[in-house]
Amino acid sequence: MKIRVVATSMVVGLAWVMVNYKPVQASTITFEVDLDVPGYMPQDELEISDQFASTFGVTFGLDTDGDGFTDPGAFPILEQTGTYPGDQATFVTLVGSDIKTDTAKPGFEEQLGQFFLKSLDFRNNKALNLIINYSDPVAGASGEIWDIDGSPLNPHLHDEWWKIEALGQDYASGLDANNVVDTIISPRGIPPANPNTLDGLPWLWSFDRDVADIHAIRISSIGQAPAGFAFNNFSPFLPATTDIPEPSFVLGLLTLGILGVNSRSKNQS
Ligand SMILES: [Ca+2]
Ligand SMILES: [Ca+2]
Ligand SMILES: [Ca+2]
Repeated sequence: MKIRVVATSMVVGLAWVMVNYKPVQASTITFEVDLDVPGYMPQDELEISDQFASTFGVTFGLDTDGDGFTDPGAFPILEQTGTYPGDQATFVTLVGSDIKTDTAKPGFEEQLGQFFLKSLDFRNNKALNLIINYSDPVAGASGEIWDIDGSPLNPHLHDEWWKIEALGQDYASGLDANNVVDTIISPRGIPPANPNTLDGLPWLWSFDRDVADIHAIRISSIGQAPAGFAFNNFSPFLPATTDIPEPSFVLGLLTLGILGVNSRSKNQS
């Protein structure tokens, strides 16, 4: 009897695993060369709009008039890391006593890669918002904002501080620009000389909701002064929070299930 219960639970468990098993896919927009994203070839100053729509279900835009919604023809752009002729740098990093542009702190170069998303207009337009719209709502997302720091001379002269909002159904349908379902506030930038600074470093934000009610994400500056913006490694949909079983675990369940069924047969004969 006990063996039958065990065997039945194994079969039910296995059925549940098979129904719920989804392979973990590469699901991060790094803004690097990605052969899995058809038609996307990164280059410095390239506008980013719908290049990731077919693969990731997201489009990028800017709100330039402060009404909370994207405006036609307004898009964020790519920035190539490092310094080169004609460079329109986004951020500066103190590496030892050297000041470098668009450069990660030592050890973080690979994480930043060759490209990230920027909007120079964040420097000039306090009403500007970066907006990511989804074709289908998601329950989670994450991304990195780099180089949240402040001026060593006057922290308020270069006051980097960001708000990330997850927006709901009424936002997506255009009914309510303030239909915010979740909010994350970044740390406030502190000078590069401070050991706790995010100078040249990533800061990771992450939404993790119980239901798929995120229809868009809006990022805006809440500091006292305009700030440079560097965005990277965006995961538009996080894997489900319930653990996804490893293939070896599924195999183990199969084996146990077969053993259980065998034992039951023997027990009954
Ligand atoms: Ca707008
Ligand atoms: Ca910096
Ligand atoms: Ca990158």
